[in-house]
Amino acid sequence: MAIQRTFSIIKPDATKRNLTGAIAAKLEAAGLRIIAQKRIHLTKAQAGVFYEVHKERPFYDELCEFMASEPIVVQVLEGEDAIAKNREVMGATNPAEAADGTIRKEYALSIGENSVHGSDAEETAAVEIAYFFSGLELVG
Ligand code: DAT
Ligand code: MG
Repeated sequence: MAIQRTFSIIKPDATKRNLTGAIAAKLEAAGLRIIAQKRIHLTKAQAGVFYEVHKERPFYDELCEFMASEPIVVQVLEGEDAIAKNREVMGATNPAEAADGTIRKEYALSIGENSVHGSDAEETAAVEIAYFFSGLELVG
């Protein structure tokens, strides 16, 4: 597997509980390099565009509200097989189903307030990175 880039978010429930560093440390320990990172506060509309793929789901409005409720930290992660590696260290969407040692098992509060986002494929990673970062901000 080649070196990949993926997009990551440390979500409002985690920034609020001062877990930015703890989560970044878990990502780095998994072999992912943080090649871009910034703290931002999304509007609900901006969150809505990011999660547009879920717009027909019953939790969409609640999800957008949550993502705009507090600051988030957006990151670009780089490494061998980075997309799958990040999904592995994140754990399952529902923390009740997340494996021991994963970020969501350790920190997530619920299926909605689940501490982190990670891209699910190369195409979505490219779109998500471009939504938040310019090329000059990616320092590999
Ligand atoms: P993931 O974040 O693991 O990629 P997803 O893409 O299926 O999961 O969903 C995006 C986010 O939407 C997820 O992180 C939290 C929220 N979500 C998903 N399923 C939900 C549900 N059944 N109830 C409430 N929020 C949900
Ligand atoms: Mg997803």
